[in-house]
Order: sequence, then structure tokens, then C-alpha cells
Amino acid sequence: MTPARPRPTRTRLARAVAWAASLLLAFALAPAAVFPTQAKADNPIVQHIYTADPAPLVHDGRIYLYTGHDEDNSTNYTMKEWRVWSTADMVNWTDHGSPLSVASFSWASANAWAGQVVSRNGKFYWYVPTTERATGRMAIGVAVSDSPTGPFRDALGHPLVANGEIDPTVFIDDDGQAYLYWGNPNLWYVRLNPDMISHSGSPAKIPLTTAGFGTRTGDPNRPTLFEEGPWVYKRGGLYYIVYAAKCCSEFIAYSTAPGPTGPWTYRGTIMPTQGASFTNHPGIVDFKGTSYFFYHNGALPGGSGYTRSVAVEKFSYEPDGTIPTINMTSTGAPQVGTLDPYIRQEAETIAWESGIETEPSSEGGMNVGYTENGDYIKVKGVAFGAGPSSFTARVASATGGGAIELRLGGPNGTVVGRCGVPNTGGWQTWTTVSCPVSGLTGTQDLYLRFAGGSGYLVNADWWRFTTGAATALPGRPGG
Ligand code: FUB
Repeated sequence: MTPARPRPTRTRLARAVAWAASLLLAFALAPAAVFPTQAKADNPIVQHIYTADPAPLVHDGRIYLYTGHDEDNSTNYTMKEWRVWSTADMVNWTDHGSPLSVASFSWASANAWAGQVVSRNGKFYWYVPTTERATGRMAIGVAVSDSPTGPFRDALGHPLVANGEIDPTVFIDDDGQAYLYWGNPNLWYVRLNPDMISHSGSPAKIPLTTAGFGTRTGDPNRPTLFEEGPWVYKRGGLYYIVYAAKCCSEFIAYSTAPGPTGPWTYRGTIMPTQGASFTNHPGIVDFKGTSYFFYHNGALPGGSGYTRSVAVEKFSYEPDGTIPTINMTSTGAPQVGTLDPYIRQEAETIAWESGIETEPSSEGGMNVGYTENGDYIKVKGVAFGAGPSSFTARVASATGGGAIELRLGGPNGTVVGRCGVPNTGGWQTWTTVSCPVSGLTGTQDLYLRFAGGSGYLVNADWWRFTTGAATALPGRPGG
């Protein structure tokens, strides 16, 4: 019998109902491209929780993606924590969990909204908007860590700036001067000191002129298109500010300037109003020679303006620096390189999944859990080369009787290996199992499918393949 173990997030039933509802809605209302075809999709990037407000950071050969987390059934920005994901290849994303939450700030009471991480002097600074308990108004806090995946701690014990406005972005110019920008309905900036946790001078408003930020009609209080979510960077001597425009629904627009504080010139739309979320939120980086645009929509089952999902598209600047129109897709960005199956890969490194959840592992990092019969993880572009002979995984189970099936061609495709998982004595009591594999050559998408009876089956922390003989380890080869 499966011990009582409530799922941390969506239940299978809730997902199924939401999925059916979203399909009906998709056919009735929306462009098909926004709703993923599961076999081919790489967008949205994360499928096991709702994510919002993407903020990418390139560091040491990976993109670290910082997001918010819309709680299941959120109906008004129910957001308690921030999350971190990373990738080396744009399609297989590792879940690093939540190293920062509202509770990390003793002075905050709610609302883990749109932030950004920047790196300086070997440290990582996470600027976030959250509600200040004392005033009930939004303020900007800053947390710091020695690692891009945390843990992060409140750097100040009080807000960095507090004027009731949101959505910080930080840009460090070539001369070393850092700027913090934020705002809704205004657009503010202040110079940060080299310590990145204090500022010099007082916050100033960037003039929101129609020449700089376009013309909004129908709202005399907001004559320009600037709404929220600024993202500032510099490319080829030109300063860019990309932002959510108009409300609601929002689209993504941008302006450029010869300097970090302007004067700004409105340059038009990047991403038109699309998707099932009335907000959108931009983040742009260059990675391994390609430019990427991150955004959010409501493309997951049950998705909406309060249950959003982050996604990514590749793009190229025009020769004059213009950003082209970018549309939401379910295919996402192409893979850059391949995944190496002969080194340890985290089980929570996922291109696409069905049914799984993740949770903090007692051995560090995260593990995959709450797996039931038929749940699967797809890992894309795995470079097997001449082929492995065995598969090894770090697993735990409080029930036993489950197995990890290795399949090619799809979650129900050809079985190339099957590793049985015994009852290890608990969901966080880990052991290593190995089993022989055959027929794995070249570069292939790999499906790790959880199989067994009813109830939860297997927790998985990491896996790898080897080319030598399978090591005799606990577990039952062939399951
Ligand atoms: O996620 C909460 C808020 O919604 C963000 O701060 C805004 O940018 C909008 O995406």
C-alpha cells in the first residue's frame, strides 16, 4: 500500500481536467502555436509548476533562469517564492529549486514578483519586488549568494529602495557603473554603488515621453506604452530598454538610447499580444553566439494570467540593431550541442515531462518524485556515440516494485533498458541501481518512463550510462 504522500502541487486529476479544458479552449479561441504539441514541444520550459517573469543570466557556460512561481489555482498573483533553472543546451533544463522566497526577507509579507540576478565580483545579486510588511506597499529587496543557484540571503535586512513600484532590472555599464531601473506606473532609475547593495543619489524618474515610449490611447493617466517589466542592456554601443507595454493584455516593446539614462526613442513591438496570459515579461541574453528572448504566457494546462509559464525563442538582430518581431511558439529554441550521458545527469534535468514533480533531495539539490505508472521524463539530444552497456541511477522508494524504463522514440517507444527499484526504506533513503541496456547508439532523445503498479513508485536523484559491464548493485536488472 502506498503511504500517504500528498503531492506538493497539482494532482494528476487536476492536471487532466486542466489539460482537457485547455485543449477545448485552444481549439475554440487561440492560435494552435501557443498550445504545445507534447511530442515536439520544448516550450514552455517548465511543465511541472507554473513559472513567470523570466530573468536569464549567462554564467560559466550555462544560462541560469530566475523566475517567479505562480501557485496552483492562483487567481491573483499568489507567488511565495522564486525559482532557479539552468541549461547548457537550451532544451534540457535543470531544476535548482527555490533558493529565495518572501520568507527570506524578514521585512516582507507577500508577493514574490519579477526580479533579476546579476553577477559581480564573484557574487550573485538578486533584486526582487515584494510587499513591505510595515507599509503594505511594494519595495525592492536585494539578496546575495556566492553561487548562481544559492542559497541567497537578504543582503540588507531592509528594502534597497521603496516607493510602491515594482520589477527591478540591473545593468552594469562598461565603465563599471551599475544602474537599477524599476517601475509601474513610472520608470525609475538610481545608480548603484560598487557594493551592489547601496545606491548613490536619489531615485530619479526617466521621462515617459511618447517619443521615447510610444503612444497609449484610452488612458489619460498613462500616455505612453510603458507598463512594467523593464529589461536594460547594451549592445554595440546602443542601450536597449525592453518592457511590457500597454495593459491589458500586454505586448512587449522596446526603446533605445545613446546612454543608460536616455534620451530614449521608441522602436516598436518585439512580441505582439499573444498567449493565454494578460501579462508578459521580457528577458534577453546572448549565449554561445545566439540571441534569446525569454517571455511568459499561459500555455500549460490550466494556464492563465495568474498561472503562467516561461518560454524562450531564438532571434537575430537586424544589421542596424533592430529587434525583429518574435512570436510565441511551442517548439522553442533549437538545441545547442548535445547532452553527455556518460557523466552524472540530474534526474531533474528535463526537456519535457509528464506527471512528475520535484522536491529538495536529502543528498543535496533536487530530486524527481511523486512518479506514477506512465509518468516520464524526456531528455533531448543525448549523445550515446557507440553505445553504453549499462544504466545507473540513484533512487529511493518507500514502496518498491517500480522501475525506470529507458525508451526511444517516445514515452511508449522501444524499451532499451529497465532498472527495477526496490523498497529502500523511504522516499529519501537512497541507493544506486544498475541494469544492462542495448540498442542505444548515436544521438537520440531518451525517455525515462516510470512503470509499476498503482501509487507512487520511484524517486530519482541522478543517472548516468557506462560503457563497461553493469556493476552489481542493489536493484533487480530487468525489474
Ligand atoms: O508576476 C507578478 C507581476 O506580473 C510582475 O511583477 C509583472 O512584471 C507581471 O508579470
